[in-house]
Amino acid sequence: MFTHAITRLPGENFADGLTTSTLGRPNYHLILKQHQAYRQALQSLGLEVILLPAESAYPDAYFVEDPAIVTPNLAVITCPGAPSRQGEGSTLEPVLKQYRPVVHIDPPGTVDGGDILMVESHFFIGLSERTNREGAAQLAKLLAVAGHTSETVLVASGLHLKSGVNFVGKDTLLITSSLADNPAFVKHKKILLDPTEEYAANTLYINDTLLMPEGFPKTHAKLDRLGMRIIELDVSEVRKMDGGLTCMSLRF
Ligand code: CIR
Repeated sequence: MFTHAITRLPGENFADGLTTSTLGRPNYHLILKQHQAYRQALQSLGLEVILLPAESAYPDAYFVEDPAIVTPNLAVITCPGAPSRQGEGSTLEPVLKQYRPVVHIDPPGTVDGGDILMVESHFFIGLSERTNREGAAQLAKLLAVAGHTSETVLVASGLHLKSGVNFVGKDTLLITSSLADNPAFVKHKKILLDPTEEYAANTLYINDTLLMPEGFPKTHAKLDRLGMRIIELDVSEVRKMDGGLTCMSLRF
């Protein structure tokens, strides 16, 4: 069970963050509304939600999932792969220190938390444009010391590993067809995403509830079969910045 979530408010300059999306310029007031609804959903699941102030020097900093990784007994401040995001971790560190011993990924290693998928006590480490082999090797060592197993997975398309696969409970992965063939995931039950709904891969499993992005009926119907409560959230403005539901919090 998760008891806490760390979040950060999007700043007025959040639209200056990195994006490859062609969905248009996002709206500040709307993202604030969507972020508030997200925090409320986390609270409704029993989590204590910590809200940090926006960081004007880092327009992507409300994607708190990338500069840190929290495991049951460790917090890792990563070195994000995008130079404009390196440094976001320094204001997370004092908060995380209240809950976990904190360790670091050091350059030239880079790791984005969006590439790290925890399934029970095993970690899949995506090798992507943001997470390099050196960073993955450093993380694997830190995880091993903390008693976790891990393996790397090549991310051939999409920003992060968790842009294409997430754990949705009941030993099941919600996964794109391109990642489903990866031998790393052979042992798991899989729900395959329809090619028209791949954005819905970024569904967040918390305390036996699924938070999923609004507007993906085929995925909703497939997830319904798991028999869990599903909450849909509108994240239109977050998507315009290449983000999603998992990116906006650190759960532990
Ligand atoms: C970036 O490109 O770094 C941000 N605009 C989006 C990060 C999304 N994070 C995530 O999926 N974990």
